[in-house]
Amino acid sequence: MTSALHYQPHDALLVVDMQRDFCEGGALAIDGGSALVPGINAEIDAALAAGATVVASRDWHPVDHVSFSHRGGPWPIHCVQDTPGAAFHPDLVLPDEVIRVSKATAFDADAYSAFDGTGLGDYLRERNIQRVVVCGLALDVCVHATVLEACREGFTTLFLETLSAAADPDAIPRCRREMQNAGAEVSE
Ligand code: VGL
Ligand code: ZN
Repeated sequence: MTSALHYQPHDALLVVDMQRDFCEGGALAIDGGSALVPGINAEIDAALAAGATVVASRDWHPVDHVSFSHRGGPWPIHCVQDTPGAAFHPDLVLPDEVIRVSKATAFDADAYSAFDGTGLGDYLRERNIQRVVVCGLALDVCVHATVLEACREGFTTLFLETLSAAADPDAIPRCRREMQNAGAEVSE
């Protein structure tokens, strides 16, 4: 697989939550999750080769996180820190220069966007990043939130829909519309 994009040094590729628990066999499995891996690996390759920044976020919850259903939250137990389900997908190739970002690590709050509580916006600005390219899981949850926040943070934002999969596929048209309304470009 090859990337169709021409990355520049002022670009950042954000790979959102490509973790075992969000892929087939995981605790919060999303249909089509694993199938994204070869294409995302190709994007990571192309971005690094062009001198762009690559960021991989992970959902990284404490045991008893507030988003889990036994605490009244909307989700089954998933992506608990240091458990196998929280690991990046085993076939995802993350060279050393990829920046790892952990999110939703506080007990009492969920954080869907890779920018939320991580300092990622300031980090990207320090590196003079102008455009962010977003893909990964889940399209309708953390990818959606990350794209909207990238727009709010003032980055030119491109969403790679073919390299993303939704927990609820019925939500895709709404998510796409909201991203476009926020100023993002959607690449299908
Ligand atoms: C996510 C549900 C719960 C995601 C995280 O990464 O999209 N979804 N926590
Ligand atoms: Zn979560």
